[in-house]
Amino acid sequence: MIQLINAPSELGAGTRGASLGYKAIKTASLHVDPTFFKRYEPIDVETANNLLFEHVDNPYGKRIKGVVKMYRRIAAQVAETMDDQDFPLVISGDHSNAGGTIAGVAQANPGKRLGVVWIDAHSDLHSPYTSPSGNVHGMPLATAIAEDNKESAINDVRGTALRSWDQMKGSRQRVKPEDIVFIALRSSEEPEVHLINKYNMAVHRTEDVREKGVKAIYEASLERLKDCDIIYVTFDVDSMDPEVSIGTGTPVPGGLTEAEATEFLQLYAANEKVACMEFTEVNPLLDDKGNAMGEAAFRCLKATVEALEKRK
Ligand code: 4U7
Ligand code: MN
Ligand code: MN
Ligand code: MN
Repeated sequence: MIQLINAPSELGAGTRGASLGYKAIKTASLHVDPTFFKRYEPIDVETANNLLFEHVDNPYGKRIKGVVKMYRRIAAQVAETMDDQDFPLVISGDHSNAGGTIAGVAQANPGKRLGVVWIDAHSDLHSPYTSPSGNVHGMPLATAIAEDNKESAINDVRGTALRSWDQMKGSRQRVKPEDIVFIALRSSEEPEVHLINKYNMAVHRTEDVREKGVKAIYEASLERLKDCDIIYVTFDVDSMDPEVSIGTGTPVPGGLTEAEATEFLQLYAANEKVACMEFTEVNPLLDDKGNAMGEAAFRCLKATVEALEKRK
Protein backbone atom coordinates (compact mmCIF):
# COMPACT_ATOMS: atom_id res chain seq x y z
CA MET A 1 0.00 0.00 0.00
CA ILE A 2 1.12 3.53 -0.72
CA GLN A 3 1.17 5.67 2.40
CA LEU A 4 1.31 9.42 1.86
CA ILE A 5 3.07 11.26 4.66
CA ASN A 6 2.38 14.96 4.99
CA ALA A 7 5.27 16.76 6.68
CA PRO A 8 4.62 20.47 6.17
CA SER A 9 7.58 21.85 8.10
CA GLU A 10 9.13 24.96 6.55
CA LEU A 11 11.72 25.63 9.23
CA GLY A 12 14.62 25.00 6.85
CA ALA A 13 13.57 27.40 4.09
CA GLY A 14 14.68 31.01 3.72
CA THR A 15 11.33 32.20 2.30
CA ARG A 16 8.00 31.67 4.05
CA GLY A 17 5.16 29.58 2.66
CA ALA A 18 6.41 26.04 1.88
CA SER A 19 4.25 24.71 4.74
CA LEU A 20 1.29 25.52 2.45
CA GLY A 21 2.62 23.27 -0.32
CA TYR A 22 0.52 20.26 0.62
CA LYS A 23 -2.62 22.39 0.74
CA ALA A 24 -1.82 23.83 -2.69
CA ILE A 25 -1.42 20.30 -4.09
CA LYS A 26 -4.61 19.14 -2.39
CA THR A 27 -6.54 22.13 -3.72
CA ALA A 28 -5.24 21.39 -7.22
CA SER A 29 -6.54 17.82 -6.93
CA LEU A 30 -10.11 19.12 -6.79
CA HIS A 31 -10.13 20.01 -10.50
CA VAL A 32 -8.43 16.86 -11.64
CA ASP A 33 -9.26 13.97 -9.31
CA PRO A 34 -11.38 15.12 -6.39
CA THR A 35 -11.30 11.81 -4.51
CA PHE A 36 -7.52 11.36 -4.75
CA PHE A 37 -6.78 12.46 -1.18
CA LYS A 38 -9.66 10.34 0.09
CA ARG A 39 -8.14 7.28 -1.54
CA TYR A 40 -4.66 8.29 -0.42
CA GLU A 41 -5.27 9.93 2.88
CA PRO A 42 -1.98 11.11 4.33
CA ILE A 43 -0.63 10.65 7.81
CA ASP A 44 0.24 14.09 9.17
CA VAL A 45 3.56 14.68 10.90
CA GLU A 46 3.23 17.40 13.49
CA THR A 47 5.38 20.43 12.68
CA ALA A 48 7.28 22.82 14.91
CA ASN A 49 6.44 25.78 12.66
CA ASN A 50 5.56 27.80 15.77
CA LEU A 51 9.33 28.29 16.03
CA LEU A 52 9.11 30.55 12.97
CA PHE A 53 7.84 33.23 15.32
CA GLU A 54 10.90 33.03 17.52
CA HIS A 55 14.20 34.78 17.18
CA VAL A 56 16.62 32.93 14.87
CA ASP A 57 19.00 31.15 17.22
CA ASN A 58 22.04 30.67 14.99
CA PRO A 59 22.96 32.36 11.71
CA TYR A 60 24.76 29.28 10.35
CA GLY A 61 21.89 26.87 10.95
CA LYS A 62 18.68 28.83 11.17
CA ARG A 63 16.06 27.11 13.37
CA ILE A 64 18.25 24.02 13.28
CA LYS A 65 17.03 22.81 16.67
CA GLY A 66 13.50 22.68 15.27
CA VAL A 67 14.76 20.86 12.18
CA VAL A 68 16.27 18.19 14.45
CA LYS A 69 12.82 17.74 16.00
CA MET A 70 11.37 17.26 12.51
CA TYR A 71 14.10 14.77 11.61
CA ARG A 72 13.06 12.62 14.58
CA ARG A 73 9.36 12.82 13.83
CA ILE A 74 9.65 12.17 10.10
CA ALA A 75 12.22 9.40 10.54
CA ALA A 76 9.94 7.65 13.03
CA GLN A 77 6.92 7.88 10.71
CA VAL A 78 8.84 6.76 7.62
CA ALA A 79 10.42 3.84 9.50
CA GLU A 80 7.05 2.74 10.92
CA THR A 81 5.48 2.90 7.45
CA MET A 82 8.26 0.74 5.99
CA ASP A 83 8.11 -1.69 8.93
CA ASP A 84 4.42 -2.11 8.05
CA GLN A 85 5.51 -3.01 4.48
CA ASP A 86 3.91 0.15 3.09
CA PHE A 87 5.54 2.53 0.61
CA PRO A 88 6.21 5.98 2.12
CA LEU A 89 5.55 8.84 -0.29
CA VAL A 90 6.44 11.98 1.63
CA ILE A 91 5.07 15.41 0.76
CA SER A 92 7.24 17.80 2.68
CA GLY A 93 7.35 21.56 3.15
CA ASP A 94 10.98 22.45 2.65
CA HIS A 95 13.77 20.09 1.65
CA SER A 96 15.45 19.90 5.08
CA ASN A 97 12.79 17.29 5.88
CA ALA A 98 14.41 14.90 3.39
CA GLY A 99 17.24 14.32 5.87
CA GLY A 100 14.66 12.92 8.27
CA THR A 101 13.11 10.79 5.55
CA ILE A 102 16.49 9.28 4.68
CA ALA A 103 17.18 8.61 8.36
CA GLY A 104 13.85 6.76 8.55
CA VAL A 105 14.55 4.68 5.45
CA ALA A 106 17.98 3.75 6.83
CA GLN A 107 16.51 2.90 10.23
CA ALA A 108 13.93 0.55 8.72
CA ASN A 109 16.48 -1.16 6.47
CA PRO A 110 19.56 -1.99 8.54
CA GLY A 111 22.34 -3.61 6.55
CA LYS A 112 20.87 -2.58 3.20
CA ARG A 113 22.84 -0.28 0.93
CA LEU A 114 20.79 2.84 0.19
CA GLY A 115 21.19 4.84 -3.01
CA VAL A 116 19.79 8.34 -3.51
CA VAL A 117 18.46 10.06 -6.65
CA TRP A 118 18.38 13.81 -5.97
CA ILE A 119 16.20 15.58 -8.56
CA ASP A 120 16.88 19.23 -7.76
CA ALA A 121 18.41 22.42 -9.16
CA HIS A 122 20.65 22.40 -6.07
CA SER A 123 22.94 19.84 -4.48
CA ASP A 124 21.90 20.52 -0.84
CA LEU A 125 25.34 19.43 0.35
CA HIS A 126 26.12 22.35 2.64
CA SER A 127 26.92 22.10 6.33
CA PRO A 128 26.72 24.94 8.85
CA TYR A 129 30.46 25.36 8.18
CA THR A 130 29.97 26.11 4.49
CA SER A 131 26.41 27.45 4.09
CA PRO A 132 26.23 30.94 2.60
CA SER A 133 22.64 31.39 3.86
CA GLY A 134 22.34 29.31 7.05
CA ASN A 135 19.15 27.81 5.59
CA VAL A 136 18.99 24.15 6.53
CA HIS A 137 17.11 23.12 3.35
CA GLY A 138 20.51 23.48 1.67
CA MET A 139 22.01 20.79 3.95
CA PRO A 140 19.97 17.54 4.03
CA LEU A 141 22.17 15.52 1.71
CA ALA A 142 25.27 16.38 3.74
CA THR A 143 23.58 14.96 6.85
CA ALA A 144 22.87 11.72 4.97
CA ILE A 145 26.56 11.26 4.15
CA ALA A 146 27.60 12.67 7.56
CA GLU A 147 29.84 15.26 5.93
CA ASP A 148 31.01 18.44 7.68
CA ASN A 149 33.19 19.56 4.77
CA LYS A 150 35.38 21.43 7.23
CA GLU A 151 38.09 21.79 4.60
CA SER A 152 35.77 24.24 2.79
CA ALA A 153 34.70 26.08 5.95
CA ILE A 154 33.74 29.75 5.76
CA ASN A 155 31.69 29.96 8.98
CA ASP A 156 32.79 29.75 12.59
CA VAL A 157 30.14 27.40 13.96
CA ARG A 158 29.56 26.83 17.66
CA GLY A 159 26.89 26.23 20.28
CA THR A 160 23.38 25.10 19.29
CA ALA A 161 24.11 24.82 15.59
CA LEU A 162 26.97 22.42 16.18
CA ARG A 163 25.10 20.23 18.63
CA SER A 164 22.03 20.09 16.39
CA TRP A 165 24.15 19.43 13.32
CA ASP A 166 25.79 16.46 15.04
CA GLN A 167 22.34 15.13 15.94
CA MET A 168 21.21 15.45 12.33
CA LYS A 169 24.24 13.55 11.08
CA GLY A 170 23.47 10.77 13.54
CA SER A 171 26.00 8.21 14.68
CA ARG A 172 26.72 6.79 11.24
CA GLN A 173 26.70 7.55 7.54
CA ARG A 174 23.33 6.54 6.05
CA VAL A 175 24.35 6.86 2.41
CA LYS A 176 27.76 6.41 0.79
CA PRO A 177 28.67 9.56 -1.16
CA GLU A 178 29.34 7.51 -4.29
CA ASP A 179 25.73 6.28 -4.15
CA ILE A 180 24.28 9.70 -4.99
CA VAL A 181 22.94 10.67 -8.41
CA PHE A 182 21.91 14.24 -9.22
CA ILE A 183 19.38 15.08 -11.91
CA ALA A 184 18.77 18.65 -13.22
CA LEU A 185 21.56 20.04 -11.01
CA ARG A 186 22.56 23.57 -12.05
CA SER A 187 23.26 25.62 -8.93
CA SER A 188 25.98 24.59 -6.48
CA GLU A 189 28.43 26.65 -4.47
CA GLU A 190 32.15 25.99 -4.34
CA PRO A 191 32.11 23.85 -1.16
CA GLU A 192 29.46 21.60 -2.71
CA VAL A 193 31.38 21.29 -5.98
CA HIS A 194 34.36 20.26 -3.88
CA LEU A 195 32.39 17.32 -2.42
CA ILE A 196 30.85 16.32 -5.75
CA ASN A 197 34.33 16.07 -7.25
CA LYS A 198 35.98 14.55 -4.18
CA TYR A 199 33.48 11.68 -4.07
CA ASN A 200 32.82 11.49 -7.78
CA MET A 201 29.06 11.84 -7.40
CA ALA A 202 27.05 11.34 -10.60
CA VAL A 203 25.66 14.54 -12.11
CA HIS A 204 23.13 14.72 -14.95
CA ARG A 205 22.37 18.27 -15.99
CA THR A 206 19.29 19.43 -17.87
CA GLU A 207 21.36 19.59 -21.09
CA ASP A 208 22.33 15.95 -20.62
CA VAL A 209 18.66 15.06 -20.25
CA ARG A 210 17.87 16.92 -23.49
CA GLU A 211 20.76 15.36 -25.34
CA LYS A 212 20.39 11.74 -24.23
CA GLY A 213 16.74 11.57 -23.23
CA VAL A 214 15.10 10.82 -19.89
CA LYS A 215 15.18 7.04 -20.34
CA ALA A 216 18.94 6.97 -20.97
CA ILE A 217 19.67 9.13 -17.92
CA TYR A 218 17.39 6.92 -15.82
CA GLU A 219 19.25 3.84 -17.01
CA ALA A 220 22.62 5.44 -16.31
CA SER A 221 21.46 6.22 -12.77
CA LEU A 222 20.44 2.60 -12.20
CA GLU A 223 23.77 1.38 -13.53
CA ARG A 224 25.48 3.76 -11.13
CA LEU A 225 23.39 2.47 -8.21
CA LYS A 226 23.56 -1.19 -9.21
CA ASP A 227 25.22 -2.24 -5.93
CA CYS A 228 22.52 -0.52 -3.88
CA ASP A 229 19.75 -2.68 -2.45
CA ILE A 230 17.18 0.09 -2.22
CA ILE A 231 16.81 3.60 -3.68
CA TYR A 232 15.26 6.80 -2.32
CA VAL A 233 14.13 9.40 -4.87
CA THR A 234 13.63 13.02 -3.87
CA PHE A 235 11.86 15.56 -6.09
CA ASP A 236 12.48 19.21 -5.27
CA VAL A 237 10.09 21.03 -7.61
CA ASP A 238 12.78 23.62 -8.34
CA SER A 239 14.34 20.91 -10.52
CA MET A 240 11.72 22.04 -13.02
CA ASP A 241 12.11 25.22 -15.01
CA PRO A 242 10.77 28.44 -13.41
CA GLU A 243 8.20 28.47 -16.19
CA VAL A 244 6.56 25.69 -14.18
CA SER A 245 8.16 26.15 -10.78
CA ILE A 246 7.81 29.85 -10.03
CA GLY A 247 5.93 28.85 -6.87
CA THR A 248 9.04 27.63 -5.07
CA GLY A 249 11.59 29.31 -2.82
CA THR A 250 14.69 29.19 -5.00
CA PRO A 251 13.80 28.92 -8.72
CA VAL A 252 16.73 28.51 -11.13
CA PRO A 253 16.51 28.92 -14.93
CA GLY A 254 17.30 26.00 -17.19
CA GLY A 255 15.28 23.27 -15.50
CA LEU A 256 13.27 20.24 -16.56
CA THR A 257 9.91 20.53 -18.28
CA GLU A 258 6.94 19.06 -16.45
CA ALA A 259 6.86 16.26 -19.03
CA GLU A 260 10.52 15.36 -18.38
CA ALA A 261 10.03 15.41 -14.61
CA THR A 262 6.92 13.26 -14.94
CA GLU A 263 8.73 10.71 -17.07
CA PHE A 264 11.56 10.44 -14.51
CA LEU A 265 9.10 10.04 -11.64
CA GLN A 266 7.13 7.37 -13.49
CA LEU A 267 10.25 5.40 -14.36
CA TYR A 268 11.56 5.47 -10.79
CA ALA A 269 8.14 4.69 -9.33
CA ALA A 270 7.92 1.61 -11.56
CA ASN A 271 11.27 0.30 -10.32
CA GLU A 272 11.08 -2.26 -7.49
CA LYS A 273 14.31 -1.02 -5.93
CA VAL A 274 12.78 2.37 -5.25
CA ALA A 275 11.57 2.12 -1.65
CA CYS A 276 10.57 5.68 -0.81
CA MET A 277 9.93 8.95 -2.64
CA GLU A 278 9.52 12.58 -1.61
CA PHE A 279 7.93 15.67 -3.17
CA THR A 280 9.05 18.97 -1.70
CA GLU A 281 9.30 22.78 -1.80
CA VAL A 282 5.94 23.77 -3.34
CA ASN A 283 5.29 27.33 -2.11
CA PRO A 284 1.98 28.83 -3.27
CA LEU A 285 2.76 32.20 -1.68
CA LEU A 286 5.39 32.73 -4.36
CA ASP A 287 3.19 31.62 -7.24
CA ASP A 288 2.22 34.52 -9.48
CA LYS A 289 0.13 32.28 -11.76
CA GLY A 290 -2.60 31.34 -9.33
CA ASN A 291 -1.92 27.78 -8.18
CA ALA A 292 0.05 26.70 -11.26
CA MET A 293 2.84 25.14 -9.20
CA GLY A 294 0.40 23.20 -7.02
CA GLU A 295 -1.37 21.95 -10.12
CA ALA A 296 1.84 20.79 -11.79
CA ALA A 297 2.96 19.10 -8.57
CA PHE A 298 -0.39 17.33 -8.28
CA ARG A 299 -0.17 16.03 -11.86
CA CYS A 300 3.33 14.74 -11.08
CA LEU A 301 2.11 13.15 -7.85
CA LYS A 302 -0.83 11.45 -9.53
CA ALA A 303 1.40 10.05 -12.29
CA THR A 304 3.83 8.78 -9.64
CA VAL A 305 1.12 7.09 -7.60
CA GLU A 306 -0.32 5.45 -10.72
CA ALA A 307 3.09 4.07 -11.65
CA LEU A 308 3.58 2.78 -8.09
CA GLU A 309 0.18 1.08 -8.20
CA LYS A 310 1.12 -0.77 -11.41
CA ARG A 311 4.00 -2.49 -9.63
CA LYS A 312 1.67 -4.87 -7.84
B1 4U7 B 1 16.82 23.61 -1.87
C1 4U7 B 1 21.73 27.63 -1.39
F1 4U7 B 1 23.19 29.45 -1.47
N1 4U7 B 1 22.69 26.67 -1.83
O1 4U7 B 1 22.42 26.89 0.75
C2 4U7 B 1 21.75 27.73 0.14
F2 4U7 B 1 22.07 29.05 -3.25
O2 4U7 B 1 16.24 22.61 -0.98
C3 4U7 B 1 20.35 27.30 -1.88
O3 4U7 B 1 17.45 22.83 -2.95
C4 4U7 B 1 19.74 26.10 -1.21
O4 4U7 B 1 15.78 24.44 -2.45
C5 4U7 B 1 18.46 25.60 -1.85
O5 4U7 B 1 21.10 28.61 0.69
C6 4U7 B 1 17.87 24.50 -1.06
C7 4U7 B 1 22.09 29.01 -1.95
MN1 MN C 1 16.49 20.92 -2.50
MN1 MN D 1 16.51 23.10 -4.88
MN1 MN E 1 14.04 23.96 -3.45
